[in-house]
Amino acid sequence: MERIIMHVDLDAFFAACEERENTNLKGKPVIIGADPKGGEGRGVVQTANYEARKFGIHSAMPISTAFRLCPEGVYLRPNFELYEKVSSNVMEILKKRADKFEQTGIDEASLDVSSTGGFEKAVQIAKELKKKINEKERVTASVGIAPNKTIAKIASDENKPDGLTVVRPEDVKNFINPKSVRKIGGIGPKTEAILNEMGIKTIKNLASADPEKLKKTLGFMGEYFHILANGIDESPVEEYREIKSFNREHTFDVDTSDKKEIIDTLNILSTDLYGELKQSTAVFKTVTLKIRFSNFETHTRAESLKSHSNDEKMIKEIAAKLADEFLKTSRKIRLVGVRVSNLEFGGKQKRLSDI
Ligand code: TTP
Ligand code: MG
Repeated sequence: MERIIMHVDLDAFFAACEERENTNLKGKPVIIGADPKGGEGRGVVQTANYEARKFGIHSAMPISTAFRLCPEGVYLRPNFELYEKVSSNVMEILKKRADKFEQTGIDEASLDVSSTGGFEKAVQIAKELKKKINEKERVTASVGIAPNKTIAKIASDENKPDGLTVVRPEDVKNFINPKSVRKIGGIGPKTEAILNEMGIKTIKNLASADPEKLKKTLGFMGEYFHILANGIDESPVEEYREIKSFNREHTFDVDTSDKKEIIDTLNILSTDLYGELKQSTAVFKTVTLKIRFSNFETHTRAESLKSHSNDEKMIKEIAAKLADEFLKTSRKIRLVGVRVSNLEFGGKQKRLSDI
């Protein structure tokens, strides 16, 4: 049977959720991220709606730059609880129409829809799903349909927002060849720079590069990227992908060595993290602290418990303990972060006991 994969990615997701909650935002540039504080704010943009993107604002841009580009924009702090709720409702809609379903991010998923028997049918399903998501959850989705996961994801990004792009097997090469290597999942800015050094810019360049050379420079991933660039990706849609960690970070408005301010911030991050953990019925074993000094020197320290825990106090205690060695130095700190990992999900256990 011919493989047909659908990739769904919601448009300007965090901003779209805010717009659906507050119709006053319609038509205005909306930016989700750190507080811009009249242009003095630190931290970054998490996302911006398409109106805001017209000003050149994008994810990961310093919030101060965004404010300079568009001071009249609506700047909002993220409301993760809302985004997680909308996300899980959308995922429920998608799951029902897939032979196999894999959530690949808070606002994206891969669906194996091969059993529909053809690309025409798959397009029909995509249209229905887009309509349903829009009617029920009042956000828009962009969809890519292709013979494999890599191409489907690239296709979903092709006609955003509210896009639907179909790449049939015979069109794969023409579709991907002229695109930047960055379009391939796993190729970030560092790998891109290495490839550019080798004179490889487009997917076509990568597809015709010497795989041995790629392997020498990038290891086994080099070989893998070469295969993907040739339009080949046999990786299946995996029904269950474990969420590996939960993470929160904060950039201080002004670099600080004030122990109380740092510990208070770690406590707030831990409480926030605990909320997400509880909602997803997860328990953790490892707590990791991240500290970034003024000069961007960054350190992480981790501690693992003997058994799983869902204790909020434990996250706070371990984070504070791990921070101690950095606080002693009295050096100015720019950013702190807390991560919990080594997770187990209550849902999984519940299902077992149900049997
Ligand atoms: P994306 O799907 O990458 O972006 P998006 O949905 O905002 O916009 P697009 O229409 O281009 O798909 O990410 C989904 C959400 O993840 C996004 O709404 C906010 C969050 N996010 C961050 O917090 N930081 C980031 O750097 C990125 C890229 C996303
Ligand atoms: Mg998106």
